[in-house]
Amino acid sequence: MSAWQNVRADFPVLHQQVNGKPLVYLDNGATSQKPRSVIDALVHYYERDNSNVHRGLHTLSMRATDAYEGARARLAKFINAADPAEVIFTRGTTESINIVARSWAHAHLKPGDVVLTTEMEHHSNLIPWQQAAKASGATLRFVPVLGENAEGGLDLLALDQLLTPAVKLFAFTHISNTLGTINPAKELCRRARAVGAITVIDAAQSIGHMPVDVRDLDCDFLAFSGHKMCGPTGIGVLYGRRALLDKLAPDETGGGMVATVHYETATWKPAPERFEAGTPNVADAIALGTACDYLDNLGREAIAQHDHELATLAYQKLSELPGIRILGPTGERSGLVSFAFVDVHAHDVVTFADEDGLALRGGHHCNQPLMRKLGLASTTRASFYVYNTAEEIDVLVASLRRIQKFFGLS
Ligand code: C6P
Repeated sequence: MSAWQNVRADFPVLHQQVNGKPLVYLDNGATSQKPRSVIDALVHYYERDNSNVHRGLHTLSMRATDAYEGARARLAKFINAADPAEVIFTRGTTESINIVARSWAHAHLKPGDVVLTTEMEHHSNLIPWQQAAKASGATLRFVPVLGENAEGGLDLLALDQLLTPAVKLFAFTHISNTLGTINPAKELCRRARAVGAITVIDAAQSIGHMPVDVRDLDCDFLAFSGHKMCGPTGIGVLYGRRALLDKLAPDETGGGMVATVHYETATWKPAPERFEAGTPNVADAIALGTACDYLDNLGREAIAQHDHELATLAYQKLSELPGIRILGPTGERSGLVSFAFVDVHAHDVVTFADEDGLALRGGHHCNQPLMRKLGLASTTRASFYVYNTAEEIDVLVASLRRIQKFFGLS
């Protein structure tokens, strides 16, 4: 048994049958499963420490505050932030990006400015910029993707032309949730900085799958969700460079984030409190810290290697199926494979695969403009994580062959 198979024992949910077959969970791009240690952290908190933070002087409140702020420090270490105050707890990637779009963009964008993003963005890293551009009169531009299956990644030559001094902000995904492309984030940040643009990285798909070091990337903002990295739902992070955060006005106001309040006016605490109005999601933040421990214990380089090996194997085996179109890079890719069969809708593929115990995702993956550009309505996606095995790819391939036979494609 390989070390990776031992990992399966840590995830209670995996040990069940679905439709009479062992569960094969390949929908990790949507959300990952949770190890026992993360589940226990939630139970422990609610059984022993549950209290409001930053407000009380009693023992439980102090314990909860210490654990919550300890989680912030743990997250800062996880992404190598210079200061825990650069870690703002949010509901997830979507909220994190919206905070930047509303706070930073509101204060800085004006007509004639350009917000640059790419053709491969998830709706959560597209629509907030559409809204910011609309509100400010700025223009939205896109770095194109190359190849009829977007196998060529971002067009870095076009980027040279697009990155003019008019670009005030460049927002891009670290890993595409539909293509599996790993973008050269450090280089993109360096090039953006050269024209004075600030950078926003959508790390939703990378954070739990590879080392992410904000100081090495030299980004200004980075957004991610806990639930895709073995943590709970409803918690995520917005990392922001301290110098930028302290100059930003909050987009949400209320208790906990204020320094002084009068009937007519109020002043704000510094970051991170200024961006965390109201009672925060204490339990889930603490359990997210535990998820960091779990992933670091496995090693993020090792996780990236494991993901890559499974995705490469899946890519090879799926390529042998007749009538299949596989999206994304042919070489280096993250741990997911997105594909389409001629004449079979992805929803049918997912429904048939479910009969074989497989959890896949079918649809546009919140990437409608990219799908349209590639001439597709939807794809089926298999996305891998630490507990997946080569044997599960065999189950996937066997199921897809059954589906192809049913639809008369083989
Ligand atoms: N992608 C997927 O199945 P939230 O929902 O806020 O946790 O994450 C949004 C998000 C932002 N960026 C990228 C690159 C993402 O992949 C996601 C979530 C899921 O692909 C759900 S659509």
